[in-house]
Amino acid sequence: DGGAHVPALVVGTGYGGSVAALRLAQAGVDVHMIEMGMAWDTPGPDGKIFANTTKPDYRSYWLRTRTKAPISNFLGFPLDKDVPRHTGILDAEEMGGIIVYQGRGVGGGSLVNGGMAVTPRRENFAAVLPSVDAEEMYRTYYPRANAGLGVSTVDPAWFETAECYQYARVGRKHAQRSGFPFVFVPDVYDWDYMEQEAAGTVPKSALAGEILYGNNAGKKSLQKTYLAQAAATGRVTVSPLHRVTSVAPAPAGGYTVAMEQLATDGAVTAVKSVTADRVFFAAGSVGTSKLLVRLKATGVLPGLNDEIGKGWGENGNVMCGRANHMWDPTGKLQSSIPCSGIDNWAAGGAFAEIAPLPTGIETYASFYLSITKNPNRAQFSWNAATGRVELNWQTAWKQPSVDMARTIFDKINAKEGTVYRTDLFGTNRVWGDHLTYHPLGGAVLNRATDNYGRLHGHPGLYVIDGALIPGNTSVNPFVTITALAERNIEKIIATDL
Ligand code: FAE
Repeated sequence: DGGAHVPALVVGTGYGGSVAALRLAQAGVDVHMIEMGMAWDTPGPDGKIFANTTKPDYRSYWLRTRTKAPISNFLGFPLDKDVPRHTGILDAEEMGGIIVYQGRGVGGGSLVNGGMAVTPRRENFAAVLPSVDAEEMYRTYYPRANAGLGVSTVDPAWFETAECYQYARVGRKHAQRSGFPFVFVPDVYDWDYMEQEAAGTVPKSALAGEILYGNNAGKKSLQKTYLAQAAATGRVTVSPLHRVTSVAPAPAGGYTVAMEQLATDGAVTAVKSVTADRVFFAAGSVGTSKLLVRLKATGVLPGLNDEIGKGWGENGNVMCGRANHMWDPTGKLQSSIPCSGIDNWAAGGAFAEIAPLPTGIETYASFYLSITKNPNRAQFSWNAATGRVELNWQTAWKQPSVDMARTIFDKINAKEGTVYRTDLFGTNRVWGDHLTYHPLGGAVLNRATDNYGRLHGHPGLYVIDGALIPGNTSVNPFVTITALAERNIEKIIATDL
């Protein structure tokens, strides 16, 4: 506060930020992490830290007065409801033509995500990160990331009989009957814990439908992996409920980082600043892009180049549901943690995760989140009149994603004699094409930064999160974000410190 000085400051506590903090601390550097969301370490009145997906409350949304659930309707009924405005865990950020879902709190997206921890197929890597040596990534950094995150796969024998994966076995049957490859998908959930949930010997989390608003047990979020290790070094401090607003060159060298302290109703209760020798932008694709675009446009960081704000993609996310016949029930007990998918990337440009619909009742529905090879990219820009950063993504740009997802589901529907659900995203709407869970890009590696995330024009400033990845990872992104951060921080520690 006012005059304080830190060697390294990290903006955000998601995957990129957690990797940076741990590795810097292990190299002997003191690190201060600034996080706009809450610490998520204190139980609420119900004794639990996180709210259940089926009962959103004040903990569930970032400063909204009404929920904005990704699946907004069911059988003709709208599901959203009023909630008190609070610095809750899930941000449904409306950016023009798309709603970008993001985690808010110490742990970033790891607090709210499905934990699906997927390494891209090696033959697809050159399209994901063209300037990065694939050999090095697959030999060193993907294995390091998978180990650090605690990634493993469901026991295939248990999968065959588990009641909670009936929906995934139905998904497999339909995929295979239409000739599509079915794959198990690794996750950071503790599978032993899930087996104990099924046996009734521990408190239920995945089997109680917990996911979107946090998991109270079982999921190895960053709080339990990288951030726990970082805290154990004794060199890392974290300031939750602090939002970075500016990073400016300091007269005596280094950078002045300005921030606002927030109350849980979103009110600003204090304005503070520190100086840092090095600043790591890890506020997520949208958070980092918004900061950098504004700081460049307002002349605070004039050395940033014209690639800032460009190359943003939504990983081709599109959702859909199918209505099964009565002889294909998907189960009233569904694990909220997906464990499998349909890989039609090479032939159709789509990788579909077989997702749960944990409503607690039999729905006869199959639900999917597809990741597709959507080529469209958007750009962030500064609107001086409104004082806001805008994104020019248009809803119609999802059409390639819908077409690619249809290469899988039109065929399955034809084979099974089934139809799409039209009740999940409104009335008479098949496609969930209004959202993404996987924002990527905006400060792309080797364009806005050098090939290791060093921002051009301002030595000591780095990008180390999903903003580096040019819009698509061909699978769920956080393992790639983590592995790239491992690669870059190793180089930065070796050469810059
Ligand atoms: P991220 O984890 O978003 O962390 C950024 C942090 O910075 C956040 O905690 C912000 O609150 C904080 N922040 C932002 N702005 C500021 C500021 N100005 N000052 C201070 N702090 C700030 O970034 N990915 C998978 O691989 N598998 C999945 O199963 C999966 N499921 C998902 C499900 C949902 C519902 C969602 C929303 C995402 C899912 N993802 C999944 C995506 C994944 O969580 C996401 O790619 C990563 O979290 C991005 O990591 P970053 O480090 O880039």
